[in-house]
Amino acid sequence: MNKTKQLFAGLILMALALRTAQADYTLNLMKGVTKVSNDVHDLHMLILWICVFIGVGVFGTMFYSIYHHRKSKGHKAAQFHENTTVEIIWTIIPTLILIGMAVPATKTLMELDDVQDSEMSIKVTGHQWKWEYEYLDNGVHFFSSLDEASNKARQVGSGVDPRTVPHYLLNVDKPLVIPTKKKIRFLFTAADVIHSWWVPDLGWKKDAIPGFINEAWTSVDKPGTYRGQCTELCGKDHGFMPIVVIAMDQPDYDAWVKKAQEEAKKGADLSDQSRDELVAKGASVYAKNCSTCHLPDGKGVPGAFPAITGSTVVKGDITAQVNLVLNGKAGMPAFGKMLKADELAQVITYTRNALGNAVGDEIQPKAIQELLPKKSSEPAAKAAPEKSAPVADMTKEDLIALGKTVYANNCVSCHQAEGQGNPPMFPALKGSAVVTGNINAQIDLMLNGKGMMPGFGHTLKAADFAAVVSYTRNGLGNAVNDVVQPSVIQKLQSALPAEQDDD
Ligand code: HEC
Ligand code: HEC
Ligand SMILES: [Cu+2]
Repeated sequence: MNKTKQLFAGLILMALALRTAQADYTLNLMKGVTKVSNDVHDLHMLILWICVFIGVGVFGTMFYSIYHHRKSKGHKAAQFHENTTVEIIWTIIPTLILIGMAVPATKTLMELDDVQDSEMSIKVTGHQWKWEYEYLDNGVHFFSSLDEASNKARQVGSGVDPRTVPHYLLNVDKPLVIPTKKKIRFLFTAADVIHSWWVPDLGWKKDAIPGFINEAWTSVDKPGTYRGQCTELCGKDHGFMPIVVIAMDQPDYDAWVKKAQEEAKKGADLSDQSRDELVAKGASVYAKNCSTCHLPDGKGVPGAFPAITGSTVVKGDITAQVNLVLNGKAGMPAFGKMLKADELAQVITYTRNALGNAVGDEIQPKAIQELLPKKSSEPAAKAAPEKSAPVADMTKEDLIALGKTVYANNCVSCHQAEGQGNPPMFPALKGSAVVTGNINAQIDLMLNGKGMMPGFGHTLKAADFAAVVSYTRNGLGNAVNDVVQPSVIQKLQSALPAEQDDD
């Protein structure tokens, strides 16, 4: 008896403490900032009130009956079995209630899933422990990770009081920027383990799973900053991959896109730097990109992340280390795509000459640039296909070699590196009936696009276009043994209707 009393007293005290300590926390679902999030909230309230109504009705009747018809008043229990009328009534009423609840629930679910007629697409890839955003329509592409202030404060023994850090653990270096009043489709996948993208204000969360593509959409009416987190246990720094979405009105968004594109074009600073300079700059690249796994002092996490201090790889041949950092290996991410040549040169030189290592060599940004995939055919650079200047014919080998690069820059995000695709959303090109079929049909599909396949007629140069067609037919496990020449593509491109500019 005493134990029970203590338990109840404890629970009540806990509830009170929670209420006072977290005054700005509320109990209910939030309404959010989209139509869907409001619909979800309304659905939740509707079902809640139906449950409250049923609960009060059932328990009310029960308690009333128990009290008023109790034995001490002289009532005697009636004995009856298999009353068909009662059984029919208590089957039909709940069935009707369930159907009544299923109708609005299904409507909301269908609305959540309906990505049709979206006006732009953003591909979101979860990484340990950051998010990658690719705007499929304008080529903007960046990684978004925990902001520096939170990252500093979270280190053991940092001495920083987290309460002094604005939006502690809910802030990033580069937020996802979206335009307001536009239907935006998101494609979710992951590069390593399962992550989950959740911004409560948008009203849903979606898993990002390696090898799968999940879809979701949103349309935000009001400009604002909305915060969220990864909500799938994804490894040691799961708690440190927040999400920040900034919704801007169209003109502000357009200006942001322009700036982002210009920044991307700027590229790396390829001038030579002294070793000291490289090491000095490498320290911040390391703090931002490597310290979560290899730790700020380079000691690593035994059994999971090797130490950089005294590592045989770091003390060994520099090209082997460059290869590892560029291309990754098992749990080590490939940084060739995430960092610029100068940053890579800096961080590699840093690991070799700091953190307790003193190899005494360096690598220059230029040498790294040579090893990175060429950026000449980036989708962002909407180099208008040169309509008048004639283009020269190319050999089959040249076409395929160029096509490989074009494919890496334009197609892998959907059809994957080996052409295996991501069925059922993105068909495999390896063994595809289209690729092994009539070449003109394939060219037509790629010029104009189809469904979620973008048209490349206006975005690729004739030579790049011819090369990537030839590559898909003679690489990726296909051997159709035909090619198309740039001059043919050029003619087809000049016959395409002018591109409508929607931005
Ligand atoms: C997500 C965690 C993670 C991050 C972030 C990361 N690494 Fe690694 N790193 C690993 C793992 C795991 C290995 C072991 C790979 C293997 O050999 O299987 C590794 C191995 C290495 C090695 C070889 C060490 C040895 O002795 O085997 C070097 C050098 C290295 N990383 C450098 C870097 C640099 C530089 C950065 C930042 C640009 C970085 N790493 C970021 C996880 C990470
Ligand atoms: C945004 C994702 C995306 C990108 C990027 C993309 N594709 Fe596609 N691709 C698709 C989708 C979706 C389909 C299926 C279209 C359909 O049939 O509805 C498709 C279909 C195809 C097909 C027909 C395959 C078949 O068997 O039906 C070919 C060939 C193809 N793509 C080639 C390319 C090439 C080459 C590139 C790069 C220049 C590229 N794609 C870039 C999404 C994409
Ligand atoms: Cu995660």
